[in-house]
Amino acid sequence: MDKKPTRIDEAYITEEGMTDLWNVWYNELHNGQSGLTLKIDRILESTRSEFQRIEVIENKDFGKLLVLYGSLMVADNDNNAYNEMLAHVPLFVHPAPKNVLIIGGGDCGALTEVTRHDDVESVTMCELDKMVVDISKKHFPSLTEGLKDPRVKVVFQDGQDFITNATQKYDVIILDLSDPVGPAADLFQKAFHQQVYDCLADDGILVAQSESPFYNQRTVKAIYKNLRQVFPLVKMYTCFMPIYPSALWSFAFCSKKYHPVQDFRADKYNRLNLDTQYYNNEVHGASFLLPQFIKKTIGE
Ligand code: SPD
Repeated sequence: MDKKPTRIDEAYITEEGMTDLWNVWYNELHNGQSGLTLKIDRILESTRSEFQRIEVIENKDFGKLLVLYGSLMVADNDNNAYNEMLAHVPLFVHPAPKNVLIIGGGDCGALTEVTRHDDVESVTMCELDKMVVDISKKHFPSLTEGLKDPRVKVVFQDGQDFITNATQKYDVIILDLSDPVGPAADLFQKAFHQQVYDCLADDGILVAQSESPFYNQRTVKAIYKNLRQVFPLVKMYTCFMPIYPSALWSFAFCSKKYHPVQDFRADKYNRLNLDTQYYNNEVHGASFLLPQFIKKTIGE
């Protein structure tokens, strides 16, 4: 074979009948001008659900990677930072996080981190796309471990419909959303943030993924403007996630009462002694320290 394939549609079948993916690459462009490139060793799933395209690919550095609508969500070797920071930051601040709600989060990584907290009595995950959960169970068993926990309830429903019809209040709500395009777009709007606020207990905490402060500045600015009109306290924190645009990812900590750093519960942190890969008590505080360009973006 003289000519090696350079695109996935040029991959060819070898004499042994194997698809030769010697030179097939996953490219994800951010704003159409720059992005991330990964060599694909294997394509394990390539399908379409009622809501989106779903792919699972494999790469030597990252292991298996889940791709939704052409955007990387999680990888075997790059998920801890995001999931641990989404779950542990609010759960080591709220003094009694009995009832937790996760909107989105179909790979179940954040859910699994939440189940490591023994003071959580119930965790409800509302995910739109059942196929994302099914594919995650098949390919990411360590992320979906939490599904076995008897405190967990999974609902397959649109997040907005769920919140609109919710009859109970939650202590902590986590918005583990994909990007503000397609099915999740409305869940980044002020109207939804207000509904989430109303669904939180009087001392409740919302944590929401809030995109890349480098690539998505307009979106980030709008998210924080909306959230500040709804919550009395809104703070950004960040983590390092190499598979996400710019590898610098942000989260919004929105609270009715507790401060994310001053109210950190060192006693519970020491008692649980979690075996984590990214989160620790020092990272908890340090993640709220922001570079100047981000402060300018969100008006701090
Ligand atoms: N562009 C990727 C943004 C992904 C943010 N959320 C991921 C959800 C994974 N549970």
